[in-house]
Amino acid sequence: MALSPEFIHSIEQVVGAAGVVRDPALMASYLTDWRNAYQGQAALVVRPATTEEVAAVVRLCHDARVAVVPQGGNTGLCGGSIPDASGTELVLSLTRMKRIRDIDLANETVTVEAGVILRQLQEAASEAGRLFPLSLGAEGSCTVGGNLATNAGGTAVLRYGNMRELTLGLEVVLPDGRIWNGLRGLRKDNTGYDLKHWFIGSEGTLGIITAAVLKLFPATHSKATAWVALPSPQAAVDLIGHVRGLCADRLTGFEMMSRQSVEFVLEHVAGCSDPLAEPHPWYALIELRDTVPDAPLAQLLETGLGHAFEKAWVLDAVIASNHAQAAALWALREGISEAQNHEGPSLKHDISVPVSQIPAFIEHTDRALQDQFPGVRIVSYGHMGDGNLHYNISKPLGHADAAFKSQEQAIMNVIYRMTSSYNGSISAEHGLGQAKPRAAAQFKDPLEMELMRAIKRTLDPLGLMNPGKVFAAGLE
Ligand code: FAD
Ligand code: 2HG
Ligand code: ZN
Repeated sequence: MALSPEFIHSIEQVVGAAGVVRDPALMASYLTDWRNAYQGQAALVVRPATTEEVAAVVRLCHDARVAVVPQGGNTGLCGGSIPDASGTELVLSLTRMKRIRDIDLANETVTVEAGVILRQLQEAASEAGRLFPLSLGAEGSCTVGGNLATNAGGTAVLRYGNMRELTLGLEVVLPDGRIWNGLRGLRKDNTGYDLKHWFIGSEGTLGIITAAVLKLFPATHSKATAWVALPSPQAAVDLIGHVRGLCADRLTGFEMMSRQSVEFVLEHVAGCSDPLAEPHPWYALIELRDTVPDAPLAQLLETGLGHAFEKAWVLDAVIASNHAQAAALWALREGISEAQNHEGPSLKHDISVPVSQIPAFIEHTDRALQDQFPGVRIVSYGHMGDGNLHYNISKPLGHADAAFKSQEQAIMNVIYRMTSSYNGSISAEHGLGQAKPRAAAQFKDPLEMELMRAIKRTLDPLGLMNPGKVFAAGLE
């Protein structure tokens, strides 16, 4: 059903002409995601500039029974920010809400609006002599609101935690347009249920996050980065245990990549080259950081790697000797997602299992897939220190896209069954979006799903907040 001219006029009254996008050419970028994996239609794209404007728009939608799809930088990997195909939903983009409202150095907090780009927040923290540690490949485009709504993780979770752990308070516009001001910068508050956690990771299905109080940390002034060749994932488990024991909290990142993942980057990402003379089956990218300037981190890494060579956990290694070399090593890791896009459709599985179970998971799942789908290219890599693998699949060489895509469900079932058998999660950090609600219904504990539905019905009884996301349509 098209929106009435009166409704559109009321929205324009709230946000002004600059806050409404109706031209199909200008709407296009709001209707598909970064990978172009999901496409939708919308009746309108609305871009409020303040919390009060968001609240007024949401109230109008509530009263007119118009569904709302919140959107930030549109970098999510599960289609959560993309409307359905009906053309009746309203996309609510937070990208004009980009103020850093306050930095409280004594409280070590920053109060920031939802549309602030993650990199701008990192830079603002740095200018204030602090660190905001969330770090991920899409940080130049993703927004704080999207980070909160997906409980984003990334490459520094090992030391600092994911977005949930970085958040002290939220401001949220509820589905009926009321504003909940929970912008408390408290590290202790045991006055009953901690409501902010309902909204973090809720992917826009419970309300619109408009601002947050986030934790700041001491800036780091020393860094050491190593690219390490490994014989197996078990060697990575052994190595991480050893390095953590040696370096404690200085261990900020421990990423693992298969040779296949690195080969895609070498082939498709300009300027990347193999730092080692020979190819190896697995790699780890290890980063240590310290707040102390000139801390002897490279020596610490050398000590750790020396022991690892003796134990045969490590086949070869290089330690970056300057920032440019460290950046080149990170480019090999961060380029995997983009590189895989060049190899045709990729089936993404963002799974987690206990760190100790990763080697067995990889061995058993690789074998099951190659038995049932010979030739598929397994691109497994990820945040090893968090037990989080991006266990992604590219089509066999020479196969047609359509034939491969027709196997998507069957491939996914193998991977998710295996994940469940290792007590893992079918979505470690990307959320469910529109890609995984059915899988969640299949693989998540039914009691947990029932409790989640109860929360959804309590906060959004009309089902207007991002329908079809997290819960499959009709199963809210
Ligand atoms: P969007 O994509 O716009 O939205 C994501 C979800 O949040 C949608 O459901 C949307 O409805 C909802 N939403 C957005 N804003 C709000 C709001 N203000 N209120 C309520 N709901 C809202 N993720 C990781 O966790 N770790 C990684 O390492 C990582 N690396 C990535 C690398 C690349 C190259 C890319 C493209 C993506 C990566 N992501 C990663 C995925 C993605 O989750 C993050 O990029 C980011 O958290 C999404 O933010 P966004 O602003 O783009 O959100
Ligand atoms: C990463 O860690 C991101 O690089 C993206 O989470 C993963 O593209 C992917 O599957
Ligand atoms: Zn990731």
